[in-house]
Amino acid sequence: MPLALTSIQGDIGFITLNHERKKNALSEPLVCEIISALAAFREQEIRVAILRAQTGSTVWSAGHDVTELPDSHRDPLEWQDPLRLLIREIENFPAPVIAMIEGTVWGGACETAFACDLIVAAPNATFAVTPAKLGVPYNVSGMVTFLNAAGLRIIKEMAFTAQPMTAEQAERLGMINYVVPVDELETFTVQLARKITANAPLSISVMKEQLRILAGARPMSPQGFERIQGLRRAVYSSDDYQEGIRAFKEKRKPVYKGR
Ligand code: KFV
Repeated sequence: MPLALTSIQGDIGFITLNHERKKNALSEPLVCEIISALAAFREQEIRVAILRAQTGSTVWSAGHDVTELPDSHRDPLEWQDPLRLLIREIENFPAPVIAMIEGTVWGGACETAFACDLIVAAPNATFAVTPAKLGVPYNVSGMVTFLNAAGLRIIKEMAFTAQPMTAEQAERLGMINYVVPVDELETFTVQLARKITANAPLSISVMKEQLRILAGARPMSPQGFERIQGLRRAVYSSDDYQEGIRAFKEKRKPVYKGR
């Protein structure tokens, strides 16, 4: 069974996450299917892609597949990590990608939603930035995705507490575009997509690319980058990182010691 289903309505393409048993955790096979779907949409000159879960989902996506994270001593979010590939594919897709969200959104899935160009959510949607729950040192470009989604203080609260934020609160803070009743979610999202497809695709595509480059333009010295990488390395080589991953697999609460 495909882990991601695709369908097309005119020039709007849908990608539906379809791994309910694993709560749409972003495993390498699922990410590969999403990336293939986006590649096919490029060929078909799709003008808006909508990334969604199945109707009625309580979890939009549980985030990175934790069982695929390295146990220790390796960067869990290195350049070729499936989550990193997915984020870049969404950002580089030449037309807008709308995240249509029903249910809870966790960790890497939260970054995936924020990497989308627009977000429309049902009232039951929540958003959680979870690295600190698992002891993961998030990567630099991933932090930029979060930083571009909301004010610094809000992102700090989300990252430090790892607590889910409601759709209503996320809308109030400008992190998502709309909250709409669940039974209107699809119609509303398609109407929004149609407003985009009525306009000039080349103009939209170049504005998306400009905004990607501008939003990612963060001055950082080589020394600053190396410092961050060194700090991250100490975290993914720590006992706490191993404990976080182990505790998830053993379905228990982690006990962190700060080393
Ligand atoms: N990775 C791998 N497997 C996962 C998973 C994940 N992120 N989330 C859920 N699963 C598996 C889970 O182990 C179980 O497998 C099945 O999906 C159903 O989950 O073989 P099993 O035991 O059947 P349940 O039973 O936990 O479902 P439910 O009780 O409905 O709870 C749903 C939910 C989403 C609240 C719970 O599964 C959960 O807390 N999942 C983890 C959410 C999370 O912390 N995600 C962050 C992942 S780390 C990440 O994205 C990054 C990069 N980061 O830095 O934080």
